[in-house]
Amino acid sequence: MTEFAPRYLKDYSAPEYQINTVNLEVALNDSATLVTNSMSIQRMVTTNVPLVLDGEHMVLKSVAINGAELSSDDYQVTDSALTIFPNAEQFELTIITELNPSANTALEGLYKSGEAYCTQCEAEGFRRISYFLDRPDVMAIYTTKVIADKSQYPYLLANGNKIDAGELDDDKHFVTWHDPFPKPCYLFALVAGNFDLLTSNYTTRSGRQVALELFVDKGNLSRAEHAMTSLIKSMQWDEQVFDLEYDLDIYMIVAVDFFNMGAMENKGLNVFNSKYVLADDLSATDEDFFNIEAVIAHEYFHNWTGNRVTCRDWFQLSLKEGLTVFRDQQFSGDMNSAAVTRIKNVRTLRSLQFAEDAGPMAHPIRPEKVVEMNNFYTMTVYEKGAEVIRMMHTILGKEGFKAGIDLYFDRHDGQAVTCDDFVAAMSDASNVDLSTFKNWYSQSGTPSLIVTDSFDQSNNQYQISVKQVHPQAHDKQQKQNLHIPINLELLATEAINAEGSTKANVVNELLHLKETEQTWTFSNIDKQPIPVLLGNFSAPVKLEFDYTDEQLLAIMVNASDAFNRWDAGQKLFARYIEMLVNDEATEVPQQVYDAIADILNSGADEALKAEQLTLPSFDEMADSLDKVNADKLANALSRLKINIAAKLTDVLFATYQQCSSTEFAKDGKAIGKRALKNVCLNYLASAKEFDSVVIGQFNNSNNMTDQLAAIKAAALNDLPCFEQVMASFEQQWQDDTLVMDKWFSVNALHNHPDVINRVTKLLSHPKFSLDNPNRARSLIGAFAFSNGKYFHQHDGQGYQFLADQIAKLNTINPQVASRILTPLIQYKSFAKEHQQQMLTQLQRLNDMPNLCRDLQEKLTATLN
Ligand code: 7MK
Ligand code: ZN
Repeated sequence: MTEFAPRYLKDYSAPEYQINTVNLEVALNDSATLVTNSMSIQRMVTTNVPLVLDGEHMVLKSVAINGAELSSDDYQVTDSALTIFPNAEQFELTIITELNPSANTALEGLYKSGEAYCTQCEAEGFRRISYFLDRPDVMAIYTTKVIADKSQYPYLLANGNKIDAGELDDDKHFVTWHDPFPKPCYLFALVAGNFDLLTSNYTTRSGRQVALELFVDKGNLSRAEHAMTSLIKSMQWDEQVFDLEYDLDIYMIVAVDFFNMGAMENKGLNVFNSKYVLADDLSATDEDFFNIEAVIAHEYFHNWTGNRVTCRDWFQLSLKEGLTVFRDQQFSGDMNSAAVTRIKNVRTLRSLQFAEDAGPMAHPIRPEKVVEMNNFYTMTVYEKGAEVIRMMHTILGKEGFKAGIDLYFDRHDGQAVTCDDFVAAMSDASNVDLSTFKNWYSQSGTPSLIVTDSFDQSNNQYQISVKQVHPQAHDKQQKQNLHIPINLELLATEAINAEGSTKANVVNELLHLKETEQTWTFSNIDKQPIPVLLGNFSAPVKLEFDYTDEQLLAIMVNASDAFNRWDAGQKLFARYIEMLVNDEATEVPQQVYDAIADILNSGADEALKAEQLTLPSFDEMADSLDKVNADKLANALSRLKINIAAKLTDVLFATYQQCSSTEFAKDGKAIGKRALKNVCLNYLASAKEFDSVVIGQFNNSNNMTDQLAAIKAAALNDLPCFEQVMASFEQQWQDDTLVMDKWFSVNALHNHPDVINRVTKLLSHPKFSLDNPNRARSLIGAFAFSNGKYFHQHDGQGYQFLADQIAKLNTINPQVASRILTPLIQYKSFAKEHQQQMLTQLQRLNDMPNLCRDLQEKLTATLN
């Protein structure tokens, strides 16, 4: 078997040739698309060296230098490269290649999504379109002429501004586009199809008129409004918060059904997974609306953080992704509840990124070694990367951070740069030493903070000591100290039980932990305070401090920071779940139930209450437990849920009813009420008597949030109505692709011993296809990622089911195969009885012939 060779950050060297302009002509055809690529190329080194261009999955038709065609003796071509031997410093290279877009199921390069042609080039897809220096530090000006049948493909799109269009023979037509901004080839895009078009316009702060065009499949126009509104909000926000304006005369977004990821920021021509564009009240949930706004913003923000300033090499991916995720998180916080948005971000980080960072694919946010770049679009690079940017924001303060960003754009607009360049701008602009901080870029693993405190009544001094501990990770990396910003609040204890006490904090400070261990002393403290740490989750770390239940209950009520209040509740829940797992707790103390009732009866906003009532997820718990027995964990989670529901039925039902309304509204208040109502429903549905309430909600709902919540409650609690509501939902939505994805997912969540049979049967459902990534993820992904209990069932059938599907996806779509492998590679976190079964499947996959590079990298890391 071929071992694919890794590439290393340390081996970076500047390109020997630059490509200054690219003239593309793409004559579209399902099985034989012809691409003529004329490049003006310049040698950057003094000696004459061969030019090695990347290229794969194409047929080379011809090569010409300065118009003279080369004979095949004058170049070398392999299945991954074309080498030519130019003898001039500057020359024009013309390459013709032939592609087969209709056979492209990997969805990289040029492919067909339904009836439309589209492209995906990040990270290394351009090399499937033409031979090129496919690396982000080669930046060129592109002119693209697209040719296709006129009636089938009335819209022909590419990056930049339209400069020419016309009719051709045989009912064909062409459009030529020019993008004046030099860009790396990963930002190239081309789309051809027949769409419905939603247009709008935007005038930037400095007066530039921008045409906004949103292309969707025929018949979906009524679902495009929210995406357009989100785009306009994003443009306004970036001007207001970052002083960043859009820079072309047109901004296009195309929604396609076949897409490996969420969306792509191609210059002036974003391509989106339709699930992050299309929404209306009946078919999309509140969460869908939130996510669309966030992804539209993310891609728009890339225009500066990614496109105007791009990455020198792919090891620097977090330069654009961490920063852009931070920007979209801030935007979402401003558009919605900041506290709830932050809590959602932290949940994602803890349940997915922490696990990744503890597993065999652990890597720093700036990886040092990559086999397949597509494997590094990770929770670590994105979410932990965003946390690292956020910590700089915390350390430098809002103004210092903004000064750093300004300097970064002053220095690097139009360049391909590194994470070091970013940190240097941040540090230089604010005069803050970030040398210890920079270790966050090179160190993997989630640090722990071990906290101890003491109080000296005689001199009213309080001391707190924090020690940073770094786990020994899979990559055997030497660990260094990090600069960890810790928001600290000291809660005065006398306030704890005081009825109606409001502000109980005595100290609010940002601590900078840089040494292995540091101690801080506070004077004039009357009584032993409770330390409340990591306000707003100021660092992506785990906290170890021996809180009593009473202290956590006090924090839940009195901490000034909403994240801290929520987190204290989560800690309390986690504590009892863990005891249930270890068979230590038979009874959850009454005061915990009282605290939940107090939350429900308090005046806090409903969206926050919904988060406070949501138990830690299976994944979050798995990360904090050692050698998880999945059955015990799933049972502990459901026992706690059942106990809470039984003890608090009345208040849960009262809240459920108060939050129900017949009028549908979409403001923050209404969304919060729906969230809380549906959290209550899921508790209540753990008792079979509530079957009829679930049916009632299903039948009467006038929006997807409530309708989906009803079938989910039926699935998660295995209610008698489950089959009935699922059949009725399917009947109603069978022709709606995005809603059917939800239906497939809920099938996979069924909390029933027969669920593997169910999902196996659904593989032959007429609407199921492994070729569509959304569909594959909705059924297989939902089962493996979100049905912990049965994915990990003891006979290993869950693992086998997943491995069977991955084996098929290995040839169909390596990226999707590799992503859904994640739940299997974390086998070491699970108990012995699971491990062996997981290993059997991992081994089986590893033994497959023709293993794709994506899977091979992960399997090798896991099994070695
Ligand atoms: C988000 C890359 C693209 C994973 C999460 C995204 C991708 C993968 C969107 C694709 C993105 N540049 O904008 O980051
Ligand atoms: Zn991105």
